[in-house]
Amino acid sequence: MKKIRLAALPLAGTAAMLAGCSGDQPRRPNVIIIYADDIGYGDLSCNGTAAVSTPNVDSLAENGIRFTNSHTTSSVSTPSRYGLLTGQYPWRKEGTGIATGDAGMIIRPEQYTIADMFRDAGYATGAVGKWHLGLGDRTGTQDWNGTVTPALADIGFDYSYIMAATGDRVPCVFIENGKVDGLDPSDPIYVSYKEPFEGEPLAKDHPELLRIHPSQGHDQAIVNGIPRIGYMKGGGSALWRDEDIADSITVKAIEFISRHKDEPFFLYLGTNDIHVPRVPHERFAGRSGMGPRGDALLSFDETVGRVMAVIDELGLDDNTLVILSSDNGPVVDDGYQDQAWELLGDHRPWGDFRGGKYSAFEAGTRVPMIVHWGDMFDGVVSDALFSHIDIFASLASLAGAEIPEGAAPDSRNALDVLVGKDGTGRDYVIEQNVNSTLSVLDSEGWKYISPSDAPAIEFYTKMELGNSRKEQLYNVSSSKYEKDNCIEEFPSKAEELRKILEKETAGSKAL
Ligand code: NG6
Ligand code: CA
Repeated sequence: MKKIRLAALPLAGTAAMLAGCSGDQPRRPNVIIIYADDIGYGDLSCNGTAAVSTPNVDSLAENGIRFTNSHTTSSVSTPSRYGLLTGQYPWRKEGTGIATGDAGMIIRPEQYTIADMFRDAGYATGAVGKWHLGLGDRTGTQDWNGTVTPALADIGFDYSYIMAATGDRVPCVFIENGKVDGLDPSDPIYVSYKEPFEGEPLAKDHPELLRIHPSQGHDQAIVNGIPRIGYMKGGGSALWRDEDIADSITVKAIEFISRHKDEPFFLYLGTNDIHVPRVPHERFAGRSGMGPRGDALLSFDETVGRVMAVIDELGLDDNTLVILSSDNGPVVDDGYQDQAWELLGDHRPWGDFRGGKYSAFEAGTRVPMIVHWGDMFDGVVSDALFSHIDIFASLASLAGAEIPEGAAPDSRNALDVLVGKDGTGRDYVIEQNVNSTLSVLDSEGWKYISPSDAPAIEFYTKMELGNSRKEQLYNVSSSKYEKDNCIEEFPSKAEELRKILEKETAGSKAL
């Protein structure tokens, strides 16, 4: 693979392409965000520490820009996705923690989203796959047998085909444009996160009905022999088959792309891979040698390959910007006994970084990211410091859209970083862990983690959360692995970063 560090990137093609966006060309580029679930920096073979091969992702990187220093706003899904889609840091808004499957819509219709931006700019907009940002007006009040409203159409998405939350949370159905897909009215569906439904066996009482067993939690409803979080009943014909989730998402994504091939489109494609429960299609079973977690990575890779093949077949490659990334870092055991630790071998999902999903340490939010746009980039590696909070304003710039006053308040235009013209990026990024411990990482690799009383380790995931009652300072340029707290040695650096956090969080409601 030809690899060029960013300084050597030829810019002429980029400049010409971008000039085209502002008028010379009739069409603005399509945009697809492929947002993986829980895929860590080191899970993809292009990043060097994977014992599994992800050839389709690697090929995207070989003809794209591979980022080494790109961050989500948060180390869990709901807040991370909230930041991406609204351009507002999730820690500014209450109620952005990990959502239940019956949570009310966290992004309210009056809030301006990245989808609103694209819609206003004349794009067709779609969301396919994992949602996890709530639906309907209030928690627990959705009409799953009618139309769930408000829903994604009210926040900018013309089309949606989504899982309400995650694979391990009820309801285990797809929702298309606000309606449960495939529902038979004679077998209505009921969902609760408060009380079990009479007559429905629970996982905690009926281990003999399970084909996968929990390692933690996940002991409520049983759907397809898999224990879940939350209770549900009915909706038999609409229930997903876990093995088919990736195919359903891929097919609906491809259909959306095909339907809109003649107009600019924006597709937010959230994969279920590789979140738990990891039940990839039978064709992947045993193929990675790493058990279901590794097999799910192969399934993810195939989704990427299928989407890119369709882009190519439809002749859209030169006019489609693809951003591939993940919502948070990796976790090995996330609550099911799926042999993920036992079969991990040499594979290092977190790359050379410390921590993972849930963590304040780097692997929590430093995620893989690849940008691909036809043949514009050629195996470029960018070390630019980038935050997903800036995707909103950057893509607005790409689409030639104005962001209304007050919308996407934390998002800055970093299009030059995304298209490889700027190899430096932000002065700093802010990272949030599962306990809302905030960190700041600057462009020289200095990282300050604010003090927290929350636990240092979560016992069942074995995940280091990065919390400490003491303030922590590391330099992740000199050692990627945050090992020796050097705050005593560099008090003025700590002071500088602490001040940044104080300034950013001043007046913030949620903290
Ligand atoms: C945790 C779940 C975990 C996963 C996570 C959310 C248990 C024991 N653990 O509470 O399995 O669902 O929430 O993951 O229930 S995320 O990627 O959607 O943020
Ligand atoms: Ca996730």
